[in-house]
Amino acid sequence: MSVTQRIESIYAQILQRNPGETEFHQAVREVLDTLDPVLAKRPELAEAKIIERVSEPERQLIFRVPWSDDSGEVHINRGFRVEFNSALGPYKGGLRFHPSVTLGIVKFLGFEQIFKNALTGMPIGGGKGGSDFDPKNRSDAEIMRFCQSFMTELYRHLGEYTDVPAGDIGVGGREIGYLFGQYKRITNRYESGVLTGKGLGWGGAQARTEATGYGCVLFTAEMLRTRGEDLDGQRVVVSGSGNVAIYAIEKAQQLGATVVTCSDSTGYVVDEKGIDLELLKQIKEVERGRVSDYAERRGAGAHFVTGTGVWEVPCDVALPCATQNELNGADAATLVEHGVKAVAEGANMPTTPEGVRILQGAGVLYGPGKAANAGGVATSALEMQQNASRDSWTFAHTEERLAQIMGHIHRSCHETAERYGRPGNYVVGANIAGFELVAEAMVAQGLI
Ligand code: NDP
Ligand code: 2IT
Repeated sequence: MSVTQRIESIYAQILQRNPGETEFHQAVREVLDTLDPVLAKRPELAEAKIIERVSEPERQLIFRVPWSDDSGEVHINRGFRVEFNSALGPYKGGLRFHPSVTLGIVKFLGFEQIFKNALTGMPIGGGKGGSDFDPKNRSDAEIMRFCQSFMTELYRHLGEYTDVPAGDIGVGGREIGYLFGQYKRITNRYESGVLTGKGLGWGGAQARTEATGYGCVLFTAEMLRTRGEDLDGQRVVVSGSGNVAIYAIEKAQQLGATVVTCSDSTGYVVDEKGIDLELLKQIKEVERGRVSDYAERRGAGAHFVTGTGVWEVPCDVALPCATQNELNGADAATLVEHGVKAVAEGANMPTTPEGVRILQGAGVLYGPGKAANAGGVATSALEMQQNASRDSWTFAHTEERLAQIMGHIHRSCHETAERYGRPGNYVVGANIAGFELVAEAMVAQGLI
């Protein structure tokens, strides 16, 4: 059997064994599409069935999460944690609370996380979790009761040496606080390293909140540098208005770019003067409001557009920072038509396969999420490091470490793509560099 046939047969088996999990299929397909040359060069990895093993989670947990709302009505949600791969360290990855969460979504995110975490160079395995709970329009007390119920089941699977969750969509500092409190209460242990994204007064790391967005922009700057450019004076379009989007906007502005958009699931804002970040933070982080409120309060110059058309706004750099499959083939074609130079993914898998093909085909610098958004989990690993040594570093020191890590990730993607004869292809570089690290550790650790 040729290497290509072997990979096709592995993929066919994955489709058959994981029916209906379309996002998981998409994430696996993208990685498998780049691994031919690795298996051709290293038959021992094929022999050890590393691809088959790495695409089967080590453990998948699904559990009931009962809670009652403020009026006393009972609700039942579903909780998930997929402990995907522990070759490089304890399972590490965020929790997502969003009504669209299914096992397939958690598996796609967990699969991506394995290679992303490897790329950081930090000792962390891959995992992901969450719930189909919808936090929108819920009171603080309801969020707390949900988090307590979720952790009452999940705690038995966690530990600083076992599995270390963090935030993702719908899970930020408030939720991590309630989850940590319940873990501590049940276990009677102040085990700081069991969760990351904690508050700064109780074991959290400086710059973790900013890290994903900052890292994504630092990665963009590294990509532009390969063509003798930087972010100064560039016009940037950002989607989303959550944690990743806000701090991508902040870093892009610090580097001299003008960011003209942000969005949420109802629509997007165009603000030609450049996003007023203090106003956006006040509305999103403090008031938990919508981007339409931003347009209203910002006044003349900014306007709100209903729907998903943010990629129609002309730009030099596009940063999708909302959710999966938010940038499709037609969007990519529009961006190319408008002369986009770089697209870097703050979100996980925001560009569809067709979108990726179009961007790469047009010679656009394209940074896939598992490289471009790895600054968040890398800084989570720095938080674990501080917790383990009962230390706390300054913002400047932590941000410097983040910048070094993003530089390292960019270099290793870039060099790996060159080594495999695909210069400038960050998808090939990220997938192969991440896969090789995980595969080598798996081979060394035997058939487990
Ligand atoms: P937040 O919950 O803070 O923000 C999510 C943003 O995306 C909101 O603006 C939200 O709008 C929008 N959004 C979410 N779901 C949808 C949807 N189905 N359709 C349209 N818009 C949507 O999450 P984060 O900023 O933390 O996460 C954003 C992305 O970044 C995700 O893909 C996540 O996996 C990824 N990521 C996050 C990291 C982190 O450290 N937080 C690290 C690496 C990647 P609305 O409020 O209307 O739902
Ligand atoms: O997708 C991601 O990398 C995250 N949501 C962050 C994970 C983490 O453990 O910090």
